[in-house]
Amino acid sequence: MFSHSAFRPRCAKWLIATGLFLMLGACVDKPNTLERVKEDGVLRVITRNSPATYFQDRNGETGFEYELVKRFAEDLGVKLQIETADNIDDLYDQMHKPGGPVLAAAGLIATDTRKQQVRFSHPYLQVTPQVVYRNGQSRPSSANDLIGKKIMVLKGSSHAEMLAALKKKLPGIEYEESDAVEVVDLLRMVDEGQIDLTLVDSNELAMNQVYFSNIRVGFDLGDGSDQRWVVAPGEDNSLLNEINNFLDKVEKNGTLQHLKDRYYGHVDVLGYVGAYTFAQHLQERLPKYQKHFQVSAKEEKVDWRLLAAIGYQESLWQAGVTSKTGVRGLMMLTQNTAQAMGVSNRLDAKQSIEGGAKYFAYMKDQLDDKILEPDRTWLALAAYNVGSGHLDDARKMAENEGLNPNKWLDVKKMLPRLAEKKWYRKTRYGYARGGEPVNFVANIRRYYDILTWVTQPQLEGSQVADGNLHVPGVDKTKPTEGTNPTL
Ligand code: BLG
Repeated sequence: MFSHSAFRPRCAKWLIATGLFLMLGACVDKPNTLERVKEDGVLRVITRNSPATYFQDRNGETGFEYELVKRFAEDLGVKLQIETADNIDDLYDQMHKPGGPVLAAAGLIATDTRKQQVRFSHPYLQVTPQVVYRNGQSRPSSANDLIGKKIMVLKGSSHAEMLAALKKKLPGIEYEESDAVEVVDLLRMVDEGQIDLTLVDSNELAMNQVYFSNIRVGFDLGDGSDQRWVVAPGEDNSLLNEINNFLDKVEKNGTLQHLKDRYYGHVDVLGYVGAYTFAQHLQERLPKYQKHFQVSAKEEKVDWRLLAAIGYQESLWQAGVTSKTGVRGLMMLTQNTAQAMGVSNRLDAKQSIEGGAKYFAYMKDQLDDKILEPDRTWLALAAYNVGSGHLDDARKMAENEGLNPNKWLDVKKMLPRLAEKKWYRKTRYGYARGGEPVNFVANIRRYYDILTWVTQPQLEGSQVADGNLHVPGVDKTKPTEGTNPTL
């Protein structure tokens, strides 16, 4: 039998030991969110399937949010697993489920309601909510003009919240929230007159403006807002801190700016007027030549949409044009090039496209084997425009500067020098308007991106699989995997 006094110290020791063990156990058993993600080797991210966030293009998965979050996963040394939500409410629901994705990267805005439910990261993109209307209708210029209009916005969006707040002051405002559409659908509905107005963020409008020739911005509703990532409720701050460090880092080292230029810089390339014009030409001019592009592309083993993009840059898809330097036709062939490619009539669209395709394929073929895709395509385009001799001069210059002559990003820095005497006098082929191929390639890349988006099979299933043009929409009922042709 144990005496009372003998029991107490031993019991105390046992309790302390057990307590320590449990505390230790707690530390070992419950890693923080960041540790858990690293242990699992997977970062589960939820997003929306839209051109501004995540979609499939000719090279596979892409989108501003996707690219940014992919870099974050790489930094963590883990694989990225993307999941898509049907709509914004669904996205937040998924985040609340235990065992759901830990992070949402979907162009989200920290509204008052959402801030009470989840934690937001530092901002990475400034956007402005814009009221969009149809050209020809009276232009809305203030909140009062929303009264009596048929308005639709995304369900659960920051825009729906803005309208709800506005309706308290202006009860005459009526609007519908839909969870069956994406931003592109809302813009198309305005473009086609099915609704009067919608509210979208400036970045989404910038991406889509080019597809809808009738949409216009009425006014900015409120001040700019910031897009942020969201960490699932119930998670500790370890992942959020890591995200914030990452976002600060990419802001400082220029990666973020590079992505913004890549995804949203095209409005600068095209300009708003250029965007409407392109949308119109897409419908009115391209159909006349699409078959020729497709046949020649097959022949030369290149993507027809790239050839079409060259054609647009050269002539805005017009067969009868002549430049002030005497270069002619839809693909703007010089007399020499036309002769070398067997083109007898440069103003004949079919011949011009065949000759241009052949010349482009030839330019690509004769590049150094060390030049890999996609740089090979961009350098071949530059050669198409400025000639392969001048391109070689710029590549040599890049090498002399310690840059990589096989990378377009480096060569394009050198090309404008070909117009400056202090540089071109030391080159083999001398003076060239080296700025021209830089713009040429930037524009073609943009047109190519647009054409890829409007012809992707995922948009409308089999009808588009044969390469017909469609104004974009997002079909959420279809899988997005594996549907894209590669470059
Ligand atoms: C290109 C030729 C190249 C030629 C370069 O000029 O034309 N490409 C084609 O004909 C497809 O072959 O290279 S070279 O043979 O090695 O000399 C340089 O002469 C055409 C360019 C010229 C440009 N567009 C295709 O991109 C053009 O028309 N520039 C004039 C613009 S403007 O009217 O003065 O504004």
